[in-house]
Amino acid sequence: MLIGIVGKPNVGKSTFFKAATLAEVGIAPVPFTTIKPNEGVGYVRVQCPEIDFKTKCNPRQGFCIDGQRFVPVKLIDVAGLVPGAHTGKGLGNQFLSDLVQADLLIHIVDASGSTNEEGKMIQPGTYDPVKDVKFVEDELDKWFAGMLKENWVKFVRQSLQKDADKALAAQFYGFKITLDQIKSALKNTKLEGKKLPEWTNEDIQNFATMVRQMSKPVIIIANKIDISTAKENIERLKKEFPNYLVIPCSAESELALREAAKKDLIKYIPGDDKFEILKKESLDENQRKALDFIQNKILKVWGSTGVQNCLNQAVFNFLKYMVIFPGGVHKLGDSQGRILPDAFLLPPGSTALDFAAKIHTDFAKYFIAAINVKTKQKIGRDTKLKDCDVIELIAGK
Ligand SMILES: Nc1nc2c(ncn2[C@@H]2O[C@H](COP(=O)(O)OP(=O)(O)OP(=O)(O)O)[C@@H](O)[C@H]2O)c(=O)[nH]1
Ligand SMILES: [Mg+2]
Repeated sequence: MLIGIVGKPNVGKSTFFKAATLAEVGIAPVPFTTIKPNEGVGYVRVQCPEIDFKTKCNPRQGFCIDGQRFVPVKLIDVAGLVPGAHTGKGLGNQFLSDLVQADLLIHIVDASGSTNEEGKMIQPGTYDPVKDVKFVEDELDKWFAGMLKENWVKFVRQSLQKDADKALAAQFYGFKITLDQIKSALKNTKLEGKKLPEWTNEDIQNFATMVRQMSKPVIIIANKIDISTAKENIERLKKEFPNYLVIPCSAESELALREAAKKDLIKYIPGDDKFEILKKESLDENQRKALDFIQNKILKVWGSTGVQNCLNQAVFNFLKYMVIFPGGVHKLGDSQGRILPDAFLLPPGSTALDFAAKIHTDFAKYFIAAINVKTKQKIGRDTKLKDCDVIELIAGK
């Protein structure tokens, strides 16, 4: 699972990335602070089965606080896109190739309207973030079309003997695009019967847009809700884009909370609507004011800072993935005594056999049965798993 973070310069992509990963990355109020991509690990939050089993887990990766388990997902933060990036404006769009493996894109917009088209700081409320949703997607679609247009004549010549769908799938090799998606895209754009040499520029663009939408769906993060002009813009974003998930967010507030929690100044479980001050005497006046602001103006008003909500919504509600824990009916620990040490993210529809294959090819090869550890019921290879299942695998040999 890889989630890409895209958007115009200076909207808070790296701040969001840093808040989610606590990696040391550059953040500054000037466009193009990020040039090379930042890769790191963020987390999705689920209720840990340690609660069902009245035990305490020891995650090998990620962490668990008060029964809330944080399961790793990879994130990548790239440079900012500007209108005309496909013609080389700004840093161009070549760097988008770092996103080919992404399952989903988080598009961060500055909902407060305080960054202009090129990402320069301006008076809050004077730029319309609705425009950003349109141009960024347009640039993404042009990037996909570019993959086809670059060598179109040669590609068509070499593809004459092949099936069009297979040739097109090969052209997007490495983009995490399936042949089924290519077939659906051809159908949806009514190009399935049209021979490749007859495709117009418009056909290529329509097809590329469809493939992009299928393979790199976008959710919108309306960042900078700590600035008062954001509220009205968020209403408009939701109205303009009723089919999109629009998530209000203050990446800066989440970063402040996570950094304070790391220093043990506060207790904060990412995604919560509250935190607890642990060392009041260690906080200076500014820190106290900032925490007060976050509690009253962000958490109380919006329910959370939005960062954790975004990752959870992306992985569970949008991509419909599930977390599966390996375990045993008689033993929840591994050979080193770590309880529920692992958690795996699996795509929707995954079966007991898919889970076995994810753990080890031998488990899938010699699969005999599986047991749902919570219910202690035996399940077959084709049984579909559910989010937060704990599964014991029984394999032969
Ligand atoms: N008020 C407010 N400012 C924020 C928030 N998130 C980020 N910022 C500020 O916005 C500016 C840009 O943040 P970055 O994270 O560097 O933005 P970016 O999108 O990565 O920018 P580029 O790398 O230049 O494309 C910095 O001054 C941040 O402190 C937020 O939630 N609220
Ligand atoms: Mg950046």
